[in-house]
Amino acid sequence: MDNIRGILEKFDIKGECKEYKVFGSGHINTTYIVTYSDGGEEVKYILQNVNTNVFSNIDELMENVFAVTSHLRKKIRENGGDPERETLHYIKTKSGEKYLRVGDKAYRAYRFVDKSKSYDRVDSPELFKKSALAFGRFQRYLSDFPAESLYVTIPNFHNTIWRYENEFLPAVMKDIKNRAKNCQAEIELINSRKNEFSYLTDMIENGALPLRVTHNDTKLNNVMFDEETDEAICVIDLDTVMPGLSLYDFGDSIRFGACTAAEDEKDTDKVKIDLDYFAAYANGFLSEAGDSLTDSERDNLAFASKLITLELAMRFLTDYLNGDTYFKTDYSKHNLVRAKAQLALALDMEKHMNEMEEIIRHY
Ligand code: ADP
Ligand code: GN1
Ligand code: MG
Repeated sequence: MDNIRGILEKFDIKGECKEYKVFGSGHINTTYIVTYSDGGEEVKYILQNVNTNVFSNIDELMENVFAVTSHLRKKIRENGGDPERETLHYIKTKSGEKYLRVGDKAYRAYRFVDKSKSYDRVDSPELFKKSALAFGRFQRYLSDFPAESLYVTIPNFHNTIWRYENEFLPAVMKDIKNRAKNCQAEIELINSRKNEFSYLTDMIENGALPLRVTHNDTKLNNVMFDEETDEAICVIDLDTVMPGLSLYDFGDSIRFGACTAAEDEKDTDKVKIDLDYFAAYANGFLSEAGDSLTDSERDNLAFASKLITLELAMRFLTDYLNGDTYFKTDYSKHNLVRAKAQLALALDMEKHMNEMEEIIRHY
């Protein structure tokens, strides 16, 4: 492991480092919570080892993140919010760089959002709705951000058909770890839905859906809640903010937060869509971002929830077949378990698609 204290010393942080520990449950970066003492006062920071296997150009990624947060700060101020708590504050290195290179690794530091916490699961639709307000507002605040100025940090990130043809099928074909035999049913299920994979990307190409500046990774633990009031205050994990579809942002929140079980639940019988949570999120998201959406966007919110669930099932299964090189895993079949859970959820959404569409129409 790198010398974390030595790395922290390179950043322009006031005071003295008291302690640091690994933090959070993200699948991509390695995150540390760091406590400093500054004139007797305790101040918390986040230090992150950014995954250079997933993000190939960290300079471009950090350019994006600085540009997006400065735009958000302006919007938050204009709307009477508190820019100190409602967006991320990155801290440059003492030599003025946006991040620190250590060999082939990259580290960045930012302020811990004061008096906040994140949830992997919430126990009420009302709380889930609060995350929808935060993501909906995020979408609205970025609606006039110059999309062409953003670097594409991961090409084809939510291009479902591209993922299928260029990643999933080759992984099945090569089967380098000889694991395809363990997941024939899952492979077949994904193949059986392939005609749906280009539905939304075709609509972008023929102009039926607008390309927007979107977050692209809207799971519940990417928004910080106020420790006391439980209001959702700050959208985090901005590495994949890119031109994309508002539909995938909506759908990914549903996939993760409106499910009756964890993303990696082993008992797939427990994995269902919770329509109360779905309704709560739809209500919140549409109340914040609804006016800026087109009819064709609103019409496809329910379908997109299923599509992104299938897409992630495919990404987890691809990683399983490739030998677990992309997502962090806790045990050897973790990606397979995740893929099975996502497929179970997608099938349950298929069953309830009419009800989901009805709920969207209602709001
Ligand atoms: P990953 O890309 O690995 O998901 P994230 O940026 O989402 O990394 O960070 C992982 C976790 O660390 C988050 O889910 C959250 O709990 C915590 N975290 C990240 N940034 C902050 C912050 N500024 N303030 C408080 N907690 C944070
Ligand atoms: C990853 O970084 P994190 O854990 O917030 C992934 C998302 C997946 C998600 C599934 C850059 O998100 O695309 O939907 O895991 N992020 C990246 O939990 O690939
Ligand atoms: Mg995250």
